[in-house]
Amino acid sequence: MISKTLNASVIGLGYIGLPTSAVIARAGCRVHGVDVSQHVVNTINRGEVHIEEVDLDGLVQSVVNEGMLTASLQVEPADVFVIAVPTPFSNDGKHTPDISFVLDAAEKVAAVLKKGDCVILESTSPVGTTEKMRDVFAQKRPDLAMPGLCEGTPDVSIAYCPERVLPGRILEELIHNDRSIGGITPRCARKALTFYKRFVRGECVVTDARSAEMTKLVENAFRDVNIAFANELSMIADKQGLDVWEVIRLANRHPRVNVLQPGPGVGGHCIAVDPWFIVHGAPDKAKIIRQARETNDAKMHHVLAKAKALADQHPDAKIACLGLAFKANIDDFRESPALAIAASLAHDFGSRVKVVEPFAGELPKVFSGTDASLVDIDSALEECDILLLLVDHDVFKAIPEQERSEKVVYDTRGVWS
Ligand code: SAJ
Repeated sequence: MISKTLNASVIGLGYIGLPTSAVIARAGCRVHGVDVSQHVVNTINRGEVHIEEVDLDGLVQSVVNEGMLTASLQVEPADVFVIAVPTPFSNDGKHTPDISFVLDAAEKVAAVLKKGDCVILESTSPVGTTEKMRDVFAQKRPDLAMPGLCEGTPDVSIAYCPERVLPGRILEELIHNDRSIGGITPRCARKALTFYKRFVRGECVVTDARSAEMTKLVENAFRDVNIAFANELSMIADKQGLDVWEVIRLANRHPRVNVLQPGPGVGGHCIAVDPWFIVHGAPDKAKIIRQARETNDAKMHHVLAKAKALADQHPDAKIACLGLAFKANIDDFRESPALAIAASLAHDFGSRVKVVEPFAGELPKVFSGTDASLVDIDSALEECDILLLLVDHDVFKAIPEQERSEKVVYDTRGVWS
């Protein structure tokens, strides 16, 4: 028997949706990607990419050329729908999760949903979001029996399956990481599992939707809490005149201790955001998780205050801010503490500030109105007497000791110590 080609629709073609679309298409599914941006749609239909990710350009070009990936602004009928839209905070200043993009996507999917389809939510979401998505389908499509709301076999399957890929390694991790697959019912989970088995080589572990939602948040909160521990240590070490890197190196020789690395704070759109979804769900219980967020944010202010003090102590010195990205060797500046610190210095010290960021073609908008400039690493080393290392890009790690020894150095990542 010749099996029919599976049609998948991926809604949201960003950092997760586009690589996922390309990987599914390579596995032999015909993928229709949907995005609200005409620019994104046009770029993908030309076989090009709008985001930087290792090997993504070649893969997108080949699946588009083979006709396995197309993009448009409209959701079209499919067998499997994967929703990968943003879940930001709302504008209330209280870190309240905004799931409106998920619910909007659900409304659009509802219009084309048919018996036998499977809908999978991948966006990082507060606990209960998959059920809310199901409720949108139930409201818009009373003709279809929904899982958890009907007696007997439902007409569609609905599941939550978070991604856990690391920027810079997305294509590899999409395939090789284990995945949690949470169905609204066990039958929904099995249906989603069959889909992921087409391209995932890691183990796919089946659970319920609410547990899978919480699992994703727990993973990132765990990392945030551990980074907060390291950042708190670094502030204590500053106060006590200790070298935190040396202390961590020694402590990590204990067989059951693994302290993470302090830095200028925590950035990116995952670890700096997701723990708040847990706090919002149980504010009176999520004490360590909230404190970790506050500690990591406080670390950024600690670094900024120290950097400003150095600039004041050396009034004639130019300051090289090395790095703007939220972490090493990527071009992603979302929620980046390095960006916030460099921009604040630029507003205070103007033309004394020279920014080096190999992943930026120009200074981001937050620098407008300042006289700071973007320079290459050689000019910064020639012109600047203060080196503020904010991101551990390989190009900065490679600066030899003799080129830094005459400078005032503040290394927030511990790469030169
Ligand atoms: N950081 C430190 N010290 C460390 C490790 C990280 O200061 O020891 C900082 C980084 O510089 C960066 C931030 O933390 O500013 C986050 O970087 P990261 O590499 O820890 O994580 P992300 O945000 O790139 O990706 C995370 C990953 N989650 C976990 O490792 C638990 C990834 O697997 C998730 O898929 C991703 O969030 C996501 O999309 O949720």
